[in-house]
Amino acid sequence: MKIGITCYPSMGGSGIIATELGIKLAERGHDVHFITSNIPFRIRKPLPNITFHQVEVNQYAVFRYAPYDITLSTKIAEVIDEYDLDILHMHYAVPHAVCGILGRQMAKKKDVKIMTTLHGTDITVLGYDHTLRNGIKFGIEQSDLVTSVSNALAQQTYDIVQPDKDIVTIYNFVRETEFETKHDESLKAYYNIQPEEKVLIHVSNFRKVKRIDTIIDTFAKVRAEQPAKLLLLGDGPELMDMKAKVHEMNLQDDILFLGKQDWVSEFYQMADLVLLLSEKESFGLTLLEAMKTGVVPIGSNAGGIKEVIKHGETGYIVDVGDSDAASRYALQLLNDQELYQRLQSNMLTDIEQRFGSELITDQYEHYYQQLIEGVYD
Ligand code: GMT
Repeated sequence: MKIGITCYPSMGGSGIIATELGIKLAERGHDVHFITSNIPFRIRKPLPNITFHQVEVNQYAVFRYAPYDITLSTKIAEVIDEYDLDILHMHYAVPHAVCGILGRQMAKKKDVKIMTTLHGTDITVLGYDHTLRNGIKFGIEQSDLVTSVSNALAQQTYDIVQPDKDIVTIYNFVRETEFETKHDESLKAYYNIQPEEKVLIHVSNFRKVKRIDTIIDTFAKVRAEQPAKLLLLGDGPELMDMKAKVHEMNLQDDILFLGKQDWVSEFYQMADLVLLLSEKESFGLTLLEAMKTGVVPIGSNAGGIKEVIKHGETGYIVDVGDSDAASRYALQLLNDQELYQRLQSNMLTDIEQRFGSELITDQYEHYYQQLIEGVYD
């Protein structure tokens, strides 16, 4: 198949999934065309069957805002015609799905099929914005097939945007070769972490929805009982406030702000627990990456996190904002090796069975094939 993919190429779960899927599809022999503003960061070197088409937006004095959407749509149309694409896979309803639809209208070849994958923020944040909601609805309804990364997000889409469209859930995955199941204590020395200290980790873009305040409160309660360090990876709007909070709580020696990191695998390898206590989260790809490495998760009951972690079997779920429960579960896991190993073993089996890269790629391939065969016409 000849597949065009548009996503945000920078760090962020949606860009990672779009890129990793493109790599898997290319490995299976499909021709994959990324139509993006930059080379997606997970593509480290040229790969067979992958072509990158850069969307370059020019600025003119007449424009108050550079017209990314029109430029992207024009580029999509060019790529559809030049490479005779069968499928356009757009990640995010706005602007990408809408640009895909516009691009198809501009192209000579009109029978290219459009799949749109919803990732979360495009619905749970932008869906509430009346200046965008109808655009999101349009992007969903005019796509030939729409997928969501969790059942929770599909339901939220029906509730918030009310599209007249079926939405299929296809879960996220990790490409196994990127996340080796391995715990490496020796890495702790680089960060001055003592051997007896347990390591908790959180990775995000430090938006308010990530509730890093609850992560810090949870850690403070763990730290009161147990030598431990918290690694905070990422950057974003909450960073300075969270640094101030850590200083106020006098935890600056035990909470390490490690900034934005493109490659997180080795950080997970020194961690014992991963925390994701967001108030909105369609899936929580960081959980899956950490779990594949062997790190047991504690998540909030927001959105799709409950579909990723099976409470009491593969990790624990707590209410949003409940740092007491999160710290209680964390201490249980850190102090009971048998419990930790049981959950870890369940977790590794479960993620292989439900979120394996071959399985999920098969699902996308299946729906591409159905689209091409006209099943959704
Ligand atoms: O979490 C973010 O803010 C980044 C965002 C994105 O657009 O990349 O992530 C969303 O998509 C990921 C991949 O499907 C999901 O794992 C994240 O849960 C989702 N984020 C939210 O729903 C807040």
